[in-house]
Amino acid sequence: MAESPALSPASANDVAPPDAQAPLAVPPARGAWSLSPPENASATGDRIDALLARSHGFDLALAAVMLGWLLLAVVRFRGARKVAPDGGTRRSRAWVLGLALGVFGVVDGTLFLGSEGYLRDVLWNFRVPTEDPRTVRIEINAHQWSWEARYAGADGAFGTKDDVVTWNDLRVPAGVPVWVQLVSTDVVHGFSLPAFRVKLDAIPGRVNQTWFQAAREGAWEAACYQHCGTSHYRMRGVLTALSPEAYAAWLHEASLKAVQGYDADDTAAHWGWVWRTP
Ligand SMILES: [Cu+2]
Repeated sequence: MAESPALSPASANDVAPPDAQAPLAVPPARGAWSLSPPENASATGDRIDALLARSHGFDLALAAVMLGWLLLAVVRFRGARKVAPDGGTRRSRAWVLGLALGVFGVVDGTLFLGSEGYLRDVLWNFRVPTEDPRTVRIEINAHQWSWEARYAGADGAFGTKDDVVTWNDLRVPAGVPVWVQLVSTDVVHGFSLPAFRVKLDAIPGRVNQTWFQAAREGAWEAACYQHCGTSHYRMRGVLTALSPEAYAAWLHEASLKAVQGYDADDTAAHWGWVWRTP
């Protein structure tokens, strides 16, 4: 990474209006004309990419077989005499049925067996990294049209004076699991970290959770993937992965500032929940 981000963000605990628009510091890696997924910055994102590549390869092979079959039939029977369909013979019907069942078994069987391990391991695996003591916990509150994030300060507990709150500015240490719990204050939003292959619905009245791990230091986009109102397009933030030391220094400083700026009467600032463990 060329330059390391400043350690004292102006945004920490500065109360910004919910629709505050932070300038997006992440330049797009490539234009819109690309079929490849965005850069992978996640420690496990390659598994999603591999699954996508495999599915696409499978789809391509399937399309090639079907188109080839079609082409062959057109060429082979181009000059054939027109006949009225008669439903075929017993033998031909058995052939068609057998072929259909065979194709179904091979195609769907391969898909099922090929993805079963993946489904169990990744898609149906809602385990969060509770056992790792380094795990960073972040509560995220979606607004029309901003991301508000809350970090437990030095005391490790949410809902206390030293909580650090940022707007459209997520900071995490690289190489460490990050456990996110997510809600929304108004409508359904979609929390998305494209470079981390993370997508999670933010739903009012419900805490959803996910986790990811940054493979290296850097800055990437945090976006809303669900149309959530007129300014949906502005709902963007930056996720910055710092070295664990820089992250700890930032959190320490921001936490001290939070204690100084704490206002017991500012009820809007006191959202958050007791961290939910599974
Ligand atoms: Cu949104």
